[in-house]
Amino acid sequence: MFYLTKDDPELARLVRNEGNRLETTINLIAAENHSPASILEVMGSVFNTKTIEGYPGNRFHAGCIHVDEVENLAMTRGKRLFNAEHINVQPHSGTSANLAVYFSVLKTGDRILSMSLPHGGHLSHGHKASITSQCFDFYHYKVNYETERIDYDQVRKMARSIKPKMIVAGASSYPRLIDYEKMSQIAKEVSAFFLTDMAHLAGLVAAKLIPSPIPWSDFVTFTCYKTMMGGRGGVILCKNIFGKKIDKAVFPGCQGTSAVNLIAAKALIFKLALEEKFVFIQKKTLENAEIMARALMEKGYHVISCGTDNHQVLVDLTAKGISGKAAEDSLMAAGIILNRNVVPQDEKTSGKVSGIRLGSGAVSARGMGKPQMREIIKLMDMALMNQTKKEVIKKVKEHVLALCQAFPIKKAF
Ligand code: DSN
Repeated sequence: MFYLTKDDPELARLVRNEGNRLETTINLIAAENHSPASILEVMGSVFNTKTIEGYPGNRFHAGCIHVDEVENLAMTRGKRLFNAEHINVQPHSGTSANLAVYFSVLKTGDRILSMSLPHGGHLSHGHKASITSQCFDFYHYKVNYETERIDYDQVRKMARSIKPKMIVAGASSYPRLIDYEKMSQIAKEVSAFFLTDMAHLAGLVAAKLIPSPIPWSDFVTFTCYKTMMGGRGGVILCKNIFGKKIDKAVFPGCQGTSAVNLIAAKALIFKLALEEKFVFIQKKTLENAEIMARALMEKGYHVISCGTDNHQVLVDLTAKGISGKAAEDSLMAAGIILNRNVVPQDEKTSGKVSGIRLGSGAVSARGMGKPQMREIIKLMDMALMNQTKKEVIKKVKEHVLALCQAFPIKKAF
């Protein structure tokens, strides 16, 4: 931070403050993680300077000798890690990756069947606030309100009546495994393309701890900063037959120059993901989510679908009489960081956000395990049940700090 402190002490202070915030709070945001320091290093490297358009060996600017190697490395490593036929490492984000997939094989106005947002889907799966809904004609399947799991019969029924050109599997807040084989079968039955968005699950898939959607999907998109523990940015995997269309849809279709520093970070995390340490953290991530879900249910919380198969735990707070926002705020005051989240029942009460989403990635990367997960849930419950009692919140915060100090953020693998 030598140069930043010299050029802009105010900004340097903010960077230090953010580092301090991360060290002294418990991060349960399911869409975040702690990255190795080498990821931060390469994202801040000289590759930040280079403008690229096109693909390795066919660029629109000179001087790409080294970035061509970087992109080739990211592609080779990514394909090997996920056993994929074709890869594009240029998308700026998961949403950019999804947009490129839609535009690669669909025409504006075509029908797409994806998961409803309150039931777990993502904005870029055709939510009305997303530009995706203006470009394509989206229909949404839901979870069964009793089991709170995907109802595949309902998906099949909808697919047969709507006849979509594409079916999307994958979610932002769905704690259960998805049956990709079944979803791909449904897509085949109606001659639809099949896209899986595994943004949240990529690290668990890379570690081979949960089933991979890759053998079943025409296209798979993901981001690198959630369970994957890398830098920012998105990736598309697809079957070879779609490779040219995907590359054209990313550049020049949906994006101009891509971020070489982020492509370099992708190359790095695809290497680190093969290491034992990465797999160990992913195992802990799964175990820790399960422990948190159980501890919450023991305390009488409504855990969506009665548990979890991945890194997420979704809690409906309606019965506790606490809104998602109130829970998020009082937990933040106590040093526990998570996000309020819509839950399936919120579909019926437009605008209400009745839940919270917990993720186990970042705490697992810090080395926390079973005793710490049980302690975190105990502290969460104390904070939630005593939202207006300042002395209780202060006491919880002290415990949170002690926990954080015992498990500092690890800088390296
Ligand atoms: N998809 C959003 C989330 O899950 O929070 C951000 O990546």
